[in-house]
Amino acid sequence: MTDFFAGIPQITYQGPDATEDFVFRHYNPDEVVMGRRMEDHLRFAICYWHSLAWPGGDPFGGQTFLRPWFGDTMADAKLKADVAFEMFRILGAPYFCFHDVDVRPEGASFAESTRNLEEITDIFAEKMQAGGPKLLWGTANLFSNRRFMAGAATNPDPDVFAYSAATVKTCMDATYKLGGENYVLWGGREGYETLLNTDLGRELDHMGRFLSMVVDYKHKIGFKGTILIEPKPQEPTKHQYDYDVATVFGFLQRFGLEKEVKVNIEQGHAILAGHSFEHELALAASLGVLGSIDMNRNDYQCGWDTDHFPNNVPEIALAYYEVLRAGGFDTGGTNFDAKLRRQSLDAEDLILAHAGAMDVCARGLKAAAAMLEDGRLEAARQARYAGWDKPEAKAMLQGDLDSITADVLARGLDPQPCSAKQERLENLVNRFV
Ligand code: XUL
Ligand code: CO
Repeated sequence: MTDFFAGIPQITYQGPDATEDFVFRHYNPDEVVMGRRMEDHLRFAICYWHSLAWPGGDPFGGQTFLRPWFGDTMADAKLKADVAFEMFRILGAPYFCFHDVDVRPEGASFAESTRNLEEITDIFAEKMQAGGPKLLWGTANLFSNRRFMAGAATNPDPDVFAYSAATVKTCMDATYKLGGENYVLWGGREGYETLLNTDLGRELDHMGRFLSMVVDYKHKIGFKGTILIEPKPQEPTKHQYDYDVATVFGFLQRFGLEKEVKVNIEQGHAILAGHSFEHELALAASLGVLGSIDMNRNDYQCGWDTDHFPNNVPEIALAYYEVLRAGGFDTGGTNFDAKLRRQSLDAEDLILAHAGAMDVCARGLKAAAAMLEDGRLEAARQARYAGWDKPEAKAMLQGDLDSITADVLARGLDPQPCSAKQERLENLVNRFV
């Protein structure tokens, strides 16, 4: 036990009328929503990087958080692990996620970094067996160290490709050992700063080959989890190759990996790409690649990837509506890829940020389930496409331009538009959120 969270109670469900701060008002893990426990729907994960490893910097200033484990020794990493699992317990979080660099100090060599990761993996395994949370996903940080300045798999230097591939192998090994349910690849610096020095075609070829090796290795070691790519359009590079869901799907198809790899969709990244979160979710679901979500929000004025904790129930309801329509999560879940504001210095800020975000997600989930159970939205959608249920409409799709033209002439077609009823549907949604 550390004393970092001293005085902070275990967060439990107390209902919407509770007056204390350290409670859940809406997240009731055992409450059944559409036939499934709320905990099993939402599958919350706490991320190690923002909650335990991030020092609170922004482009204008450095560290604001003074955590007792901020150092680069194994003793620091072990203290951090103790605090992390205390935090998971206080919040009743069923999952966590990490990058290699979040959990272990960098060694003097690749071999030493790997040994450090293995030692921490063993500590995690013990803590998980002793009632700690499960691992939603593991991943490799292939973007912070200066060696990855020009990318990992897409680096012009083949030695960096090699270092990156070997690093991913060690992170997949750790994820496999800990029973991780997914493995994530976010293309940190897989992109470019300027086309003037970039061989775009070659970089994309290398990225495809890299991903194929990751998939092969998954099968080689018998990892049953899902490989996920996390799209993002810009930041840190001017152009990220994994721009959005549509771009990633095209990339997967090109390398024959669309049945092997799914996507981890982040709210803030969707907005940066000029989409809504629900657009990215609906598209992924319709392409059969919806895997998991990173839940957060960006500041709409600041316009960059600020990774705030989510707090907008109507937005989240529409997101979970798409998740529920797609049948809910399989191996995926809701990872809070969200960080405190840099002035939120206290241990209790970490707990309250997550407790509030879990409540907001629970409200969104319940609203989404109520909309689906009500059925009017789906009925309206179906009615709009009802013409396509007719046998002659289906037959048309088997025809060609000649046969269709003959039919238009024979039936003297003159299609008349009808209302899409957008405001009526928006009013309906507002009754639930
Ligand atoms: C960066 C981001 C990452 C990934 C994991 O914007 O979202 O934290 O989720 O590498
Ligand atoms: Co993310």
